[in-house]
Amino acid sequence: DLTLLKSKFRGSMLGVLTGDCLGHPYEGDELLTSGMKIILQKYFDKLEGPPYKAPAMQFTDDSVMTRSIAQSLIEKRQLDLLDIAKRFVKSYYEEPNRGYGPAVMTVFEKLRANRFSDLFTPAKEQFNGQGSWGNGGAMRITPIALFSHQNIDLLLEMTRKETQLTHTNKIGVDGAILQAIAIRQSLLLNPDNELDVKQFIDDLISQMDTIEFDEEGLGLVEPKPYKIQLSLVKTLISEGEAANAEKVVQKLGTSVAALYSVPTAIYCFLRAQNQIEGIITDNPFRRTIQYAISLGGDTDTIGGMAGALAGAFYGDKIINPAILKHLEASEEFQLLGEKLSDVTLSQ
Ligand code: R7I
Ligand code: MG
Ligand code: MG
Ligand code: MG
Repeated sequence: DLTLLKSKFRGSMLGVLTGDCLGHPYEGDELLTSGMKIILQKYFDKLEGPPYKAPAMQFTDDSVMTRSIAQSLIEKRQLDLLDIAKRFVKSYYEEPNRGYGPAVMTVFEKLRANRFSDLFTPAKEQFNGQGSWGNGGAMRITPIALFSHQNIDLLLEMTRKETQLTHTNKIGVDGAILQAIAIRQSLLLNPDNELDVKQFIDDLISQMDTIEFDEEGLGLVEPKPYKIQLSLVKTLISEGEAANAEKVVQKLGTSVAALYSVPTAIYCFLRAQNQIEGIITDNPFRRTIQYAISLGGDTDTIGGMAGALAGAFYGDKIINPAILKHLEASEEFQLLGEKLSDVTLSQ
């Protein structure tokens, strides 16, 4: 169904933007207190209510970099790393105060200094050569997951290469891969059928089992950290409402580390398939993002990644247009989703 698929492309792009814009005022906060959760509930109610004039909610680096990748794929119709790197650097220097990760800015400075003659060394040099394990690769991967969803090998290859422009630590790369695979799975499911949550997690676990392999071939038993986190996701989901927010944050984390934010975002999306105490809405897209924000920590990024999954599953019709009206660049992101679907489907 082409109409549905196109709606899912737009929904996923808008999901990143919505989670980012609504989440970033809370970025760095602790798990929200019950009082703050009530304020958050009222704030979402107000956004969905009758139109009112207010400054647009601003997006951050998550959306800026997502936009760069989408624009590049639309224009080049393939992965063009030089073009993406140039767009990252250009938009960083145009608007350096969009909340970028503190270390990744060094990569942009070095790319500009070497005039893009060496695309990968700056990222490799991060953190004394071990590379960043931040969630910056995962937060921006949506357009690549959408573009390559028909071919999982292409998805893995594109995700690896593009992430390594800024993040070369295996944890950083595998986090982007996990998010990309989860977006693909959401995209391929029919939202008219109840989501088989257990199957969704099992599919991710079996993918990560092969991805988190013993790279050096030393025969070491690798810890497979994402597989471990995903099994925690599965346990928490099976506990239903008994898994309270404190426990979720304690087990899964809400930090800028990819390992402690990508599985969290997946959990938020899956948990929001059902009602959640204190979040009063019939809309599972809103529920996903509101729940992600309520956990505190890296709220713009976890909200955006969870939003990307919800949007890829339900399509953009699920998103209340009144919310979109309050977001900076929602029309632009809708159009990027639309154009990206055209390019992808004409391949
Ligand atoms: O990953 P990155 O792009 O940051 C994304 C986050 C999101 O929350 C955005 O919304 C934005 O706010 O930033 O940027 P990096 O600077 O590469 O990584 C983020 C942070 O993770 C770093 O600044 C470090 O604090 C931490 N970090 C590490 N710390 C020690 N050793 C990442 N890798 C390492 C490491 O190897
Ligand atoms: Mg951000
Ligand atoms: Mg930040
Ligand atoms: Mg963030």
